[in-house]
Amino acid sequence: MTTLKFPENFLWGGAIAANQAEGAYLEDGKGLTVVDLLPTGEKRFDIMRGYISSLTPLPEEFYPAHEAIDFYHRYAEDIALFAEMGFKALRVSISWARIFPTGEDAVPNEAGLAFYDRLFDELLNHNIQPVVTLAHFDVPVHLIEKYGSWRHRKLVGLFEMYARTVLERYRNKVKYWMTFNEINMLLHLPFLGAGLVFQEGDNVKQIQYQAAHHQLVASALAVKACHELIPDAQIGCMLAAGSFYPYTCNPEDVYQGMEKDRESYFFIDVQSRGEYPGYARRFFRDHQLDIVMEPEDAQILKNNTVDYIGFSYYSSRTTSTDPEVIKNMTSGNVFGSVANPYLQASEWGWTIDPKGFRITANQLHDRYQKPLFVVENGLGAADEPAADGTIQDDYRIDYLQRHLAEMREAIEDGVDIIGYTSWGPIDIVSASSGEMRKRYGYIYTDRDNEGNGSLERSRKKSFDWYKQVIASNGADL
Ligand code: BGP
Repeated sequence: MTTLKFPENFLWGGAIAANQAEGAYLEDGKGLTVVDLLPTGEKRFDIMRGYISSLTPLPEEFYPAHEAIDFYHRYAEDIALFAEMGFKALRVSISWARIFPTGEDAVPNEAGLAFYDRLFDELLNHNIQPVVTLAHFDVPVHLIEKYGSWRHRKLVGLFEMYARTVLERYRNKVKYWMTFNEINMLLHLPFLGAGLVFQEGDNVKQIQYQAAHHQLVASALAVKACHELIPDAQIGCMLAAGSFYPYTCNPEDVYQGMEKDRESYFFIDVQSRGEYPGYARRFFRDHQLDIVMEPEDAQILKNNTVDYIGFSYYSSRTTSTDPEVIKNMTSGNVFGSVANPYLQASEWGWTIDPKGFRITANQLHDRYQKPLFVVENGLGAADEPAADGTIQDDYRIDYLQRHLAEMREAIEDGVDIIGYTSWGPIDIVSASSGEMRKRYGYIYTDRDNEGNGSLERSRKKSFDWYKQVIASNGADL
């Protein structure tokens, strides 16, 4: 049995997002974004789904994004820890409202541009490649108030202006870009993903798919700008991936599994192939959706497809047409998955399926025949310090070990995977729950769900484990 290995220049690292790490939510001119309006607790979910009453933070609420883990001021210390682990890449996002506080300012905010200059310089000083997401759940609130966010065509031009500004500014520092984080999340958490707010009586599907069209055109224009401004860079899309399994071999279940996969693949089909697939056009007809497209849109989409497929993988999904089974729907899953009786789940109800990682990677490879980039994977767990104060996160090592082993099998299957940036290499705010308690990191951050703590960083057991994985280029899993 040959020792399976990873490609020589495999991009090992980690991934964070501005809104879940930076804090400093109004510092140096930054404007309010979607996540600055997301409290923790029960109401968070309804707001993320597009039902929000106030577009200004309420004094009586705690908003975890306001300070997050203060990465804005502590990035040098954190990057030194990532460099100690041997990171080759760090995925970060640029907060749109640091660059254009309202989203439509006549000139960009120099203090915001300067922050990301400092951040990228610090990374490059440690030989860590920045991998940059243009939009990671942080639409400027002003664009929601004035235009209703992505439901309005205006956002296409404003996003292109933002993309061109940062691509031009960082063209000598950033060679890996991606456009919209988990673009398919627009269908499940439309306020989080696209700043969409719904009123009683709205045709939600019409608004969502019109907004999706605007994001797809904006994404293609960002691809165009990247290819013009940074010829030696690569720019990708980003999918919340995880194949659907049919609960039984009943063709109804199998067909529904295909439909559910296509619900997500639709976005990537457009971004990677450059046109709307037939099944999407039929979906629009069947649901009487009238998606307004400008005459130039078809060419924009066709001529500006992505260089690679970025995706997150946390778990596979399972679907059933049997009402008896459906009532088992897992609470923590936004994709409408039912529990898989063959698999365990995390404390937050996310199915744990390493084999599903190999299945999903192979299916994406077969479908798109483009390089893949795993830009999120990891286990959210409530780490508790042991008596000696250390975090013995063997459960996280186990999760990651089993997933990396399956990813290595996928590479051996012929799947071209260029890198792996595990989600939350340092504990940051959970997007879905707003909790700090849902920890992913190799590095512990001393902060709790209510914002208490010193913000001090400390190494968990998995820190040295991942350091060795990288040092051995995946040989020592
Ligand atoms: C993905 C997001 C990330 C991150 C991750 C973990 O959906 O792209 O921003 O949040 O999920 O999820 P959570 O933080 O909800 O545990």
